[in-house]
Amino acid sequence: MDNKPKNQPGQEHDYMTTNQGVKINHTDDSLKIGERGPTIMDDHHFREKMMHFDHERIPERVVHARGSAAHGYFQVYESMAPYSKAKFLQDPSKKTPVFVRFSTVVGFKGSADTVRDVRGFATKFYTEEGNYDLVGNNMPVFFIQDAIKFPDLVHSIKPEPDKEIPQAAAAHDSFWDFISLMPESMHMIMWVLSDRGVPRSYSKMEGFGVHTFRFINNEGKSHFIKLHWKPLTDMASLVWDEAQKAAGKDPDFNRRDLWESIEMGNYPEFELCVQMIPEEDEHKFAFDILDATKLWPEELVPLKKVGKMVLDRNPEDFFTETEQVAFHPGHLVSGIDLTNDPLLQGRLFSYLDTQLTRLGGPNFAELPINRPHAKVENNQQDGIMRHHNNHRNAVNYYPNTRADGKPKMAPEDEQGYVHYPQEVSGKKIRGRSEGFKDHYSQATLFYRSMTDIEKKHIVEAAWFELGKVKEMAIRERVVKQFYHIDADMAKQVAEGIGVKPLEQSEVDKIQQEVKAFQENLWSGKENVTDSPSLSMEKVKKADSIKGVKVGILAEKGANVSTVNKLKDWLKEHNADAEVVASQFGVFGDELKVDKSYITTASVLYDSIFIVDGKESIEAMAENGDSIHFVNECYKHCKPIGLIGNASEFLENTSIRKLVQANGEGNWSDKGVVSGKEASDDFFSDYFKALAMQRHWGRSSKNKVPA
Ligand code: HDE
Repeated sequence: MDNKPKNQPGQEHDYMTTNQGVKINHTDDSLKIGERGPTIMDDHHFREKMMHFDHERIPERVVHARGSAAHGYFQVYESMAPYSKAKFLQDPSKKTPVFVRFSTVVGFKGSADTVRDVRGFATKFYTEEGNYDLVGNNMPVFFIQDAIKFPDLVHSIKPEPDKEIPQAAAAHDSFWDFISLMPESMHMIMWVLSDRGVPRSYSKMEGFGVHTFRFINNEGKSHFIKLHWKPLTDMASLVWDEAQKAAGKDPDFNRRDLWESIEMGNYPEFELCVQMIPEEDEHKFAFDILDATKLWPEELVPLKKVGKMVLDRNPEDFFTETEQVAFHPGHLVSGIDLTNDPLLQGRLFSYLDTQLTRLGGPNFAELPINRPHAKVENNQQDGIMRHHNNHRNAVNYYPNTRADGKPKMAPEDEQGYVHYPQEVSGKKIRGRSEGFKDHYSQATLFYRSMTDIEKKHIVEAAWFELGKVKEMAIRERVVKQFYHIDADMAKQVAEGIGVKPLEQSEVDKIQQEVKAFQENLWSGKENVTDSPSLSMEKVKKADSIKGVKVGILAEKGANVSTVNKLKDWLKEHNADAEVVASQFGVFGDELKVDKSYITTASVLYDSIFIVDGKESIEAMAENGDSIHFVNECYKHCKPIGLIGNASEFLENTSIRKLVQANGEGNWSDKGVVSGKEASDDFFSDYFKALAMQRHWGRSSKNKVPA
């Protein structure tokens, strides 16, 4: 990929200037009295340059500080008029510009990408009738039910305040102490411990609006809705050992992947889908639709495809776009409205409030990235960094006659925003409805809907997280919570972290209590006990290798035509490769080495491919790095491609016996694909292995070091 920076506006000019536009003649020495004398105040260029530098940083976001973003567009498949009057949801020929920021939640701005965490997925739609923000996450539920607990949640998960440890990690006493006392978090905890917590790529994860919102149509009819983004490729995640190593080998792993795929023309694509429940069915289901710790199983409330989003342009400037963008769940357009979800209600305050500190005042909507494409007209004025001039001379109030009553109020049928006239009554209390007290049904649903390997990953993630907790009482309390979800899982977790599993009589008592509570609460309501759509493995189509990155191992004497064929083939399928060798330049002009072993790692690739060639294979056999690459790739259950005598190289690794050939080029492990040459047959098998992503059959083979 050509890495030369694009010519930005400003770089077209020949001369550097001060911020006042005065051409600069010299910027390498400050103005002094004599060559060895003091710098003097006259040096206005120095003072301006230094003043600006001194104030380059702004406060990072209190959560979601680390993010990466892209521009693109959104288009509906068909008019959504029966459900919503939002203009950007009407016309399939219309492209609405979007800006999407993906993020981790817990880490500071400079933290690593591949930590176990929730990912933010925030979309700003610049619609013709104003900005609409869908500020979502890659998990459909949340830790808490009421926004008033958010500061406690975030304090518990962020680094402990005395030592500021650990960075970007939930694996510490404070977080699990809090969680052990917050049963409402159990469903979300299952998601965080699952493979969803370590996405391979921002373009290979789902996004969710989480809360229940409303669609309102032209007749004023309301549907409760949940919004989802589905990637157009399969989802993909990292394995935990790989994620931790990638955090060191390339802390920008997800950010780089997003940037490079867009530069390559491999545009991330997502489908917007909606689940809808008519107003009158609000109480039909075995979950409270205002509770953000609950999802609506797709098997019960099917998804309707709304349209497609394509991210096709990288930002030009990280700060003025990715950093200064300000999202807010209350940025709504006519046709989309709120509900009484108490988590959502609290967010409506927080997102505006936080920008005052972060972006320095109330005029952040005027920053170019936040500016609506629709015309802005009102009587707001002044404030720090005000740019916008309403051009109304003396008239800055409403109602008025001196400006003919303008700007005037828009009637509802001209898309003036009117809140849904929901009837509300009740006593002023601090409390929650009964339905919110079912903390375990959907945690159980999630765990039991996983495949065996996904369940194993959840248990292992809990071993890691709780294994880092020092206080045994906290570990015990979390395990006890887990017994309310699934006794078998709880027992496995307990055994891995030195907690004594509960006696069967205690387990039975817990399970009976949970069951009795749930049955009593939800009797006669619609529910499911299995939801295959929650499992990334079960929904995998394995029909594409878009976005896959292969590490090609080769040394001097390797068959360059194999490399070229492979690269062309990958490109055809929107995938990518890097040639990895012991040294740069070993192939002279014949082939470019992209990475030396010292500058890369197997964890940064989705597959390793070994090129044929006698001399090359012999050199690799002498190189511990090559051997480690293959062992590690195998250990992480990723495909390995071998051409010609490359198979012989396996003799040197720890995996030879594990993939014993039972016939020529026919390994017992379908993820190890070999061919005499880079033929169509080979590529067809390799495609299948890559599209499967992981070959989990290996994960029990623990003998391989890595
Ligand atoms: Fe946020 N959240 N959040 N959040 N959130 C912020 O706003 C907050 C929640 C989400 O890329 C902050 O501008 C409260 C759920 C994303 O710029 C802050 C509560 C969901 C982003 C804030 C929540 C999210 C944020 C920090 C509990 C998924 C990054 C900086 C009631 C639906 C947006 C900022 C970006 C950012 C508050 C819970 C998603 C402090 C009080 C649930 C994707 O305002």
